[in-house]
Amino acid sequence: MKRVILVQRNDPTCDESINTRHFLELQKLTESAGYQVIGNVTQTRTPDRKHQIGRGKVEELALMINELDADGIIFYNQLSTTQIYNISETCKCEVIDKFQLILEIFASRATTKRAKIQVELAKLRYELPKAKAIVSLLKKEERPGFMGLGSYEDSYEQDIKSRISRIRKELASIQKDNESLRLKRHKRGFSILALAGYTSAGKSTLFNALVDEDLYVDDTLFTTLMPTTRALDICGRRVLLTDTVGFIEDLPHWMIDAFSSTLNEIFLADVILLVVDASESPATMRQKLAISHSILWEQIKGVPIVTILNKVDRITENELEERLENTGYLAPNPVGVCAKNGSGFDELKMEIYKHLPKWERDTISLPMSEYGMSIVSWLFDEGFVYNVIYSDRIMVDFEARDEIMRKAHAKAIAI
Ligand SMILES: Nc1nc2c(ncn2[C@@H]2O[C@H](COP(=O)(O)OP(=O)(O)O)[C@@H](O)[C@H]2O)c(=O)[nH]1
Ligand SMILES: [Mg+2]
Repeated sequence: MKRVILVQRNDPTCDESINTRHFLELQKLTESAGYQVIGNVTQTRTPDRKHQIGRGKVEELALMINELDADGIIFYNQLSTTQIYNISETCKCEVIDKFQLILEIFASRATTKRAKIQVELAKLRYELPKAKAIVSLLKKEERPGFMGLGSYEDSYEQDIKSRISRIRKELASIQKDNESLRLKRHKRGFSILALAGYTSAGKSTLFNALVDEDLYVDDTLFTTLMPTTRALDICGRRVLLTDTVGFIEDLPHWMIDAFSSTLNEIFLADVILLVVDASESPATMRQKLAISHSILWEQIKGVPIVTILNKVDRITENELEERLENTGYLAPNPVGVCAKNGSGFDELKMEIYKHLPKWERDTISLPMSEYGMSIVSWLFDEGFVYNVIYSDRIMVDFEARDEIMRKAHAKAIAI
């Protein structure tokens, strides 16, 4: 694992609590990218054109890198090519900013072809404005080899541009893989739940706590496919729960597509569990809820949301009431929980259960014919078949979503 030091330049006009929140978010992102944070540096000042933070601070940083034997530096603030160049010259180690870090995380979480290509596109868009600057820097300083460029060429920028246009074409030709993925899971009788919400809301803590309580026996089936998905039992119903990276504050517009495609799991869900940190101020909570909804809204088309107000151990009952009143319609189906000690879990499961798509179990009788057999195989695809008896007729005991159940009866009657 890479050992890194986090650096954040705070704006003098910015609120202290916001700075702290941003720093915590950076820390969480760093950890979820698989780095180990071994130190941090913050400075409050206006940005320095050459180094982002002050020159003296960069020298301190260089000493710290040496002392702690760090492998790299991650900046909260977006860095220009010149800044990356200057800082890495002084500190003699790899320097990246928050956006590069996020791109790394997206890349590691992209599960579908579409998502992978979207992430690749975002990377190229991030590199494009830097390409020109790098080439001119290298020429001026006569220092080839910077940022992994073996030798510099003017064609570098051109190369990125042509890769971008190639990827755009490829994207247009890829069909949406969403539906088929959703179907595959439904086939096995699972409903899909996805955790959404901002970094640090407590999604992973809740994920682990729920999984520990009610791990479904046949779990291995899915965990090998998706490390962040587990099967569990909610009031007797089989569900697949997926943890996600979640929303990240202040994402630049060129990252939104890549970001959305890594949220595939959320958009595929039957029920979305929107986790918010109830211990934050009512204003922050309201703002985060509003943004979460605007991110989800376009894509989910009527998928129910259960709002989970997490960390209730850190506030009083009155404060919880007050926050609920303040958020109103932004928090549909609210449930207060503490992911750390499991309080509120029973109520949460009941609430989830209420919104799961209905599954029914029934037996239908089909003629012993090719047509009858085709309906059986369709039921294997769409539902969960318990038993099939072949005699004069075919008797199928199965379970399926109510929509499939209706179709099955209609098909049986039509024969
Ligand atoms: N006090 C308290 N802390 C919590 C609770 N749930 C999560 N946390 C803490 O909040 C931080 C972020 O949690 P995490 O699950 O990693 O958030 P994620 O980014 O949404 O996955 C961690 O330090 C958790 O220990 C809770 O119910 N109560
Ligand atoms: Mg997490």
